[in-house]
Amino acid sequence: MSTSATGSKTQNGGGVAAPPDVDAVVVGAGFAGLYMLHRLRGMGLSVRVFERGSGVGGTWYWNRYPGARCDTDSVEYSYEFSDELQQEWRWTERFATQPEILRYAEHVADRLDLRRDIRFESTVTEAAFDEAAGHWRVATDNGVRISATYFIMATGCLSAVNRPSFDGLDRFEGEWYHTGAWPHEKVSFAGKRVGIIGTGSSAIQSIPVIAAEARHLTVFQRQANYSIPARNAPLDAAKYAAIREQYGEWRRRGKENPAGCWWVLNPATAEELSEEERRRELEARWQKGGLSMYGVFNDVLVNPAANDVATDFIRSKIRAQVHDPRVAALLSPHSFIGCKRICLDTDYYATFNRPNVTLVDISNAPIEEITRTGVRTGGSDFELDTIVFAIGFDAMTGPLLRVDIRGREGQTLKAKWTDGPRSYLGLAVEGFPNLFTITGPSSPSVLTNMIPAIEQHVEWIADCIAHALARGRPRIKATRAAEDAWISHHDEVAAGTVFPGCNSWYVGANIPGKPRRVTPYTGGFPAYIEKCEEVAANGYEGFTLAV
Ligand code: N01
Repeated sequence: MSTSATGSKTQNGGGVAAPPDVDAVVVGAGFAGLYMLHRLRGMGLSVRVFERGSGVGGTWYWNRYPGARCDTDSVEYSYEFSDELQQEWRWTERFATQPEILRYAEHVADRLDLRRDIRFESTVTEAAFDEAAGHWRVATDNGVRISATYFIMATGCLSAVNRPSFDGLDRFEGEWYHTGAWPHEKVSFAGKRVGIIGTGSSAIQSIPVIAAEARHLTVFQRQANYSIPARNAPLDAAKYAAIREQYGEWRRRGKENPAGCWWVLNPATAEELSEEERRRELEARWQKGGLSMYGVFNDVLVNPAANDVATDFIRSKIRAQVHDPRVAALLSPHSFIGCKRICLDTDYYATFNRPNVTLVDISNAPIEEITRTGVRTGGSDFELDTIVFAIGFDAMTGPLLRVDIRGREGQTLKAKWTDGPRSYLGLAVEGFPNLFTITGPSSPSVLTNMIPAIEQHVEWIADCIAHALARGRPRIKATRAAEDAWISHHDEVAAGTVFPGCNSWYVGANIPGKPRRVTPYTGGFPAYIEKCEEVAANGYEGFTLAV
């Protein structure tokens, strides 16, 4: 097989090396992989995509737990690269359900005829850069061996589940599930005593749904989270039509928002507002629902005093919803808001007023073990028929490090990242030529609306490859100096925010032994886009090109 357009000129020990099998291997067929395939194909390159699941959709293929929805408004959560695509697709609700988002991914795959280059149920296990040939040699768990000039990880940020490692789980006689790897069939909770471990976004969405069906639901909470009402509703047809007419303008505005979203960032700091004005601003965003609380004051994520104003307000809202003051107190976080992902809910707090729901505080008494019949914590046994692990992900680095990636001189990515990830712009890693990571560590990624973040990366990577190919020098390497400078800027910006101050998955605190560092770029999407554009305009500053 020799279809590549990129590799025929490489030298190997004096001879001419065989061209690679394809120009690019892309790992993952979620929104990143789908668009990367489409874009590279459009450049005339041959591409092979490998996908672990049996269908497209990535995150939205796996996360089928009860109540799963996106927390970005559906009208914003779609590709903008094709006006045809954004005009023909119709969302039905303010926040789309997982099945609807999956249908959208499938629609895109069909519409752009992407499936013929995707190999499903194929997990990439190894990828090594062959220095002499200038190719990546990639292996999958089902025996495929393939070489490619470019190796692109489109594996997402939240695709490596945090596997439950509780003692005794193998002895549990009931059923158990992980929210991030949910079965395709409906799971019935009717008549069951269900326990859910975790109170992050996945749990906060599923708890009200499970509670409505189960005989009893016990919620095991380690840290409480701030949750804002989603205020989900069917989309208003007239408003939606008006948005579609002005899609370009809305998308442009999104690029000016620190999170790549359409909510409005308050230009004022908390201190610049009177108490009455602050209260009005907080109340308006609470009533509107969604994630606009991130922009309630200009300094809410960088100034602890401003943050306190917002958290006092939200705690008062929790107290107003939860009848039992002891339970309300347990559900009230005391951390900064935003340093852990803000959650959106439909009736989350009110669910704790139901007689069939119990909250168990495990902040000082970790789960000791899973017994044959349930969960043991704090010396008490909780009898359960079903356990739901809503314990999240080995975020951002997990999906990259579970592939054995070896760069120059056999260096592994795992070894390079022993003390935490190092990357140039979250796009490329020094020592790993022709490897690109879409929404990788030290890019804004999970702090933004993911689809615009993905599109920006895919387009930047495609342009970078086109630049290298046009010069007949396909080998692209990030320099050590550029990587060091980016990481030191990244760390400096993060140090001025609330992010280091919480035990969140943003800093890796949820995974025992994971090096602690703020992983996404906290400087905002506009500043990041500007930096990427500047790098490209300066001839891909910080990269070297070679034959
Ligand atoms: O995972 P999480 P998630 N013993 O890591 C607890 C996105 N998302 O799947 O906080 C006991 O947030 C853990 O406790 P603690 C979104 O970006 C989006 O809910 O670490 N408890 C925490 O309560 C989100 O942030 C959407 O102390 C343990 C929970 O499990 C991200 O995905 C929907 C434990 C994990 O919460 C991840 O969300 C869903 C242990 N050993 C997800 N280990 C939407 O778009 C962990 N926990 C709406």
